Amino acid sequence: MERTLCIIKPDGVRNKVIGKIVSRIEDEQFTILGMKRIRLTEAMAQDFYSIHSERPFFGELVDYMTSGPVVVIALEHESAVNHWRTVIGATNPQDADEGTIRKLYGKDISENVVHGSDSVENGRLEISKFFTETELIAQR
Ligand code: IDP
Ligand code: MG
Repeated sequence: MERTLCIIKPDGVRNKVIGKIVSRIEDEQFTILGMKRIRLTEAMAQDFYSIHSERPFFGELVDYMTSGPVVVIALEHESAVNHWRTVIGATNPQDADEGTIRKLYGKDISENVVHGSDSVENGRLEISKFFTETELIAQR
């Protein structure tokens, strides 16, 4: 089974769509291995998005990700990475397919409601930043 990390970003928490997103996660047959509501520190956000540290939007991205609490969710599914990326839609909500989470609840390319890991390797790495192995509880 594959794993991926979902983050409900600060705008999603502010706009009260945690329930809608979790409901969608269940409808899409993911297993929730772990879930917590936390607030990222500046250092955590910088580390999480370190791949984008040279991009012009990096400062804005860190400010956004630390602007309020987030919900981190470790997901499991046969094809967790690709399936979650399909369900959330393109980075820019304007380009995202109808019915995707970013299309439904996202504002723009920066405030796009949710995160999804981009590879199996990054999924494991990102989950390990927020959860210990014993916090990840399989279905059976
Ligand atoms: P992804 O979240 O779809 O994987 P990435 O390119 O990895 O997209 O970018 C990470 C996050 O950085 C995006 O989800 C978005 O919040 C933010 N971001 C990406 N591109 C831009 C931009 O051009 N301006 C502002 N924020 C951006
Ligand atoms: Mg990415």
